[in-house]
Amino acid sequence: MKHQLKFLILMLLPFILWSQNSERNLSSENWSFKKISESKWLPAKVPGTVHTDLYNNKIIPNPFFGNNEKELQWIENETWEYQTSFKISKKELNNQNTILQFEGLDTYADVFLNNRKILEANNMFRTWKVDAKNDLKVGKNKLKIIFKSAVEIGKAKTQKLPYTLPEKERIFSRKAQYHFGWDWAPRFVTSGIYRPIKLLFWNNATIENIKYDQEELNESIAKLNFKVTVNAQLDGIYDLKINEVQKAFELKKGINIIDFPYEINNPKLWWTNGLGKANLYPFEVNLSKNKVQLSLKKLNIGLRTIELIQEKDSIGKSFYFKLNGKPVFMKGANYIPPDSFLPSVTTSEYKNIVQNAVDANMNMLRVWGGGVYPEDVFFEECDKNGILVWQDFMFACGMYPGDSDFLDNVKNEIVDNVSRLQNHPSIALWCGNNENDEGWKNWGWQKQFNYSKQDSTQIWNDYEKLFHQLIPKTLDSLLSKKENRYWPSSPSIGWGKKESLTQGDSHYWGIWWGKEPFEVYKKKVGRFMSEYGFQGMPNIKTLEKVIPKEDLNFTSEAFKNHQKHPTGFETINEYMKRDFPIPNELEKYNYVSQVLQAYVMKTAIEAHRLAKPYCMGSLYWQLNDCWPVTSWSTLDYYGNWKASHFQVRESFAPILLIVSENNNGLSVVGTNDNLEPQAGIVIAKLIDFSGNELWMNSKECVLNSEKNTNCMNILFTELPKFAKDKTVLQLEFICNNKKTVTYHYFVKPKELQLEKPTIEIKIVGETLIELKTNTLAKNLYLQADDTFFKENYFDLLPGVSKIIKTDKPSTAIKIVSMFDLLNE
Ligand code: BMA
Repeated sequence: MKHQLKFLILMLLPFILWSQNSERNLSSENWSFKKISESKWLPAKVPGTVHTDLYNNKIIPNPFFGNNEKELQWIENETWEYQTSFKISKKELNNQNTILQFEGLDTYADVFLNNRKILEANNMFRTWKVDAKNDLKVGKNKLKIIFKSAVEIGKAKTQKLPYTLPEKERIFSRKAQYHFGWDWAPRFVTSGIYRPIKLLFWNNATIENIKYDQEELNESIAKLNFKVTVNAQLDGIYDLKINEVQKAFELKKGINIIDFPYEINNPKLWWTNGLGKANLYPFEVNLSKNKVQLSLKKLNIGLRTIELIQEKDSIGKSFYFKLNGKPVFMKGANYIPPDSFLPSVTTSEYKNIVQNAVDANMNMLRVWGGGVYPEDVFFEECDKNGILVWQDFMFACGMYPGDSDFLDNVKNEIVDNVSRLQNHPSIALWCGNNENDEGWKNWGWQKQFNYSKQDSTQIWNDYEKLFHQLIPKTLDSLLSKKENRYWPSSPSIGWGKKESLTQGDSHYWGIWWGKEPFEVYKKKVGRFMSEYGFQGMPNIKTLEKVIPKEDLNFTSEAFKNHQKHPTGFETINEYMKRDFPIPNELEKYNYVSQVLQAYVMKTAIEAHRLAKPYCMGSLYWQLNDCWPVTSWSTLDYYGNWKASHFQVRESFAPILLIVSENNNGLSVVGTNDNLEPQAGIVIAKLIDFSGNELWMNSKECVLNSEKNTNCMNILFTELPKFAKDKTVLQLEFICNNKKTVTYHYFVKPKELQLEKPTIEIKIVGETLIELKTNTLAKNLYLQADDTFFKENYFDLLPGVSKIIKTDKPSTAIKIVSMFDLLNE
């Protein structure tokens, strides 16, 4: 008996001594950095970037300020060193396994642990794991990372090819492509430890990865199969518990993949914003042995099916998503990294960006391929809020190499990122790249770079290897058939080609790049509009933060630097001239540029929704900014809503009345994105700008959900005589006591005969104001220091009292409306 007890204790000893796995984040250690050729070490922040560290040490001025970008280009050519020393305890070293995990090294990083090189990293998007057990010692340990210049390495690689690939050195590095500058981004080819470095300690066994397949899903049951990858130190019997279900498994030393079925009765489905709740089921996956917990992982699962439907039809081929068997019109925007220096973005900033998408009635965001695979928090917020994600792989607007080193590197990048992200219910689509295919076929690179036939064949073969073979094959190995939705390139066909409007997804840039009148949006509607857009200036305060007062004019270098499109202001001006007055004063110009952008967005979104179900998606370019700049974004760098974001919220509302004018009159079409038809009443009123009702009509109308409903036709002959420049048609749809209001004007904004409005503002609650006017106040803009008005840039008619919520009490409210511009 005594012997038996001894034996048992001996057997259990490893599990008593080394129990649960643990981790330690090395970000909290003291880090320092320097240029390699210098001797003085300076304090550094981890995660961080070279640029922000230089700035924090007052070596460089604020990179976003004035024209500083130009002066800071030297940084990209240098080699930078980071180091820290950290203590390891005896207990830590006693762990059976110690892994050093680098979650984001930007980009060419040689890592030394206690002076021995343990890693040569060359891909910002990968997670690097190094077995560090034998290199660590009790007491002080030194970790040093040398970052070589991505620009220098890229340039050296350009020399090795017999031809020049668009876009020069940028495409050789697996590094965020927007760091090299974009038509909305400054060029800051930074480097550094941009995501945490962790020490992972584990004993006996650890859960390395969890995936699940949704094998069956209906109203009564969800059948899941978890695939849990466990790395075991020794052969033996282990217990795996998923929520309340526990099972024993015999594991072999090394990697084991455990199948674990799990059922949920009467499952609640995951729905997108606007269609229902984004129900999530929390799961805890627990690995233990002899009742000692070894490893624990948590995940939230959303039960849903997503299908990308591409079926031939009389016009071309459909392109739409079905969620839980229902076709869903996708409304949203393209998302770019929210900062040039990614570690500066806080968790709450990520949350706000997603919340702003939710608030604007979106249900999809496209993560554009020139940035990074976003942080976990971004996807967690999309999961919680019912926002689907169209996830590009990180390739944009260029042609990429096809050598085996490059392809291997990309393969590992895909494995790392798909493994990290695949369990998020929000993931709708994996897309190979942004505009590489379109660029190759339509942007004249062959001529520009003078390619021989042989060069062209080689470059295109390399494209096919990467986007038609390597990536889809890797996805096949990682994803179940049901979750494997891959689309090689967005758009599939360039906007100059007519097929781009009959099949696939489409980027329509005839407006803006092609300078076509924006009414053309009505004709150029594709099956799924994944990009289109128009620039608007950021909030004036945003500009004031980064441009010195004396430079706040269109001619200063500092000002010009905060517009990255080659003909940016010229293009804005040209469009503004067509429809709006052009103010001389900057603040007013800023206001009109925003109203213009909103006006263009309204036209585009309405055209896309009017074409439902031919068109089943409208994702505009672009949601957010990475620095303070004039761009296509509807949220500026500091998260301020431009006029366009208010407009987008209105135009993406689940129910929308769309008015189209023809020679004989007007038609009023109702579009309804709910799952059920909506019965209501349409009330149309012709009102002059002083508030007199000239005509009215009303009609009951049931809005279908799968296709649009023509609710009312108004012939000009039924209307009394009215002055087109002094009258507005107000349309309301009243359904379940909810009112949707739309205004239709008969002439361009610059032709409107506006009177000076007298606007009465009353504070009616701590965060409530009431507004009234005596004559139409067009695009009324409310401004008060740091106050967010939940509605803004709206039209206010006499006779209407509008109550507006603010996020904080506000007193000194400034008001601008279109009248102020027309009568400068
Ligand atoms: C789109 C994007 C970006 C670009 C934008 C505006 O096509 O893919 O490359 O910033 O156009 O020009």
